[in-house]
Amino acid sequence: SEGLQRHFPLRCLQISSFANSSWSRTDGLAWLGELQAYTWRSDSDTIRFLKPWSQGRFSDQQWENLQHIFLVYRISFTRDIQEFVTMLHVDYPFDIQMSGGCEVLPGNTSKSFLDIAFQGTAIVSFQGTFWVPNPDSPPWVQTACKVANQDQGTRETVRWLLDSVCPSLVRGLLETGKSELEKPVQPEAWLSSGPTPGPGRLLLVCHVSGFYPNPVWAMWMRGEQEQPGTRRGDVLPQADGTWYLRVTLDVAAREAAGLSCRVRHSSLGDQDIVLYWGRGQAS
Ligand code: ELG
Repeated sequence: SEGLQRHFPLRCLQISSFANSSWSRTDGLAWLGELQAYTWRSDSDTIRFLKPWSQGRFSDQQWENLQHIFLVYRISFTRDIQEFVTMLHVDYPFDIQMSGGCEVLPGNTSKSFLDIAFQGTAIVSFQGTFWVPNPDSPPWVQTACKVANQDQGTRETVRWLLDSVCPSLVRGLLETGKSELEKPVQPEAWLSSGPTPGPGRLLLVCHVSGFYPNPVWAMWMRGEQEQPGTRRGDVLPQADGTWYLRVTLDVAAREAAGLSCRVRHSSLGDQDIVLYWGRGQAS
């Protein structure tokens, strides 16, 4: 279905650490939407499937070929970077991160991206058929791009991976992984009190755990009134692929009665979870 496809970009991440001229490692991982589907460890020659549907609709032979391309790439990349560093007088140690992938859009179209960061700062992106330095990158990055742009074979391979291989892989994965990608998982919620904010005050904590997919709405309420003092924590990933969130409210202890925490999530339909303060939890 077209509605499904929009929200599931394939994001391939590469993390390379260069300690000195003789030690480096490169690890890879890839996500389809919020679900991790692949890892590729530095010490392994093979990309590992983390889901039963990770192969998508590619044949064993297509995977063999793809894996070979990435194996050659990893060796070449490591060698190229070490050469750049010697040539351009960059200092060890450093990390290079790469983020590339695509999203399939309605109407048989797709959108792709490939960005490179050095020491955590974006420096280069691949645009059209060229490596392009970011406007505020140091001069050595511009030199590195000029050198890289001389390799037409690599530029064509990158374009082909982004425009052809990636979207066709994603189209297959949306079929093979459909049920898991689409299946919402209901959160559990519970209340507790946090460290006391001061004399006569309470920190009310509402925990929301185990939901998929990510967006969730949670608020402290008095009746139908949303409490504007509600503070939302970060949405944290859990090992099983679901998410965790806490929302807190700092109140005068005598005003805590009658407050409730309300949770809305796609898995709940319009049956919001509502938990009332003072019924059950130790305060
Ligand atoms: N090319 C071998 O990061 C991100 C996915 C890229 C996949 C590229 C696959 C192509 C490849 O492996 C390397 O090229 C030779 O062999 C090819 C066939 O296998 C072709 O015949 C090609 O013409 C031939 O030269 C090639 O060595 C490539 O340079 C590997 C690294 C690509 C890369 N470049 C890059 C890195 C570009 C701009 C900036 C940076 C980071 C700069 C940071 C400096 C500290």
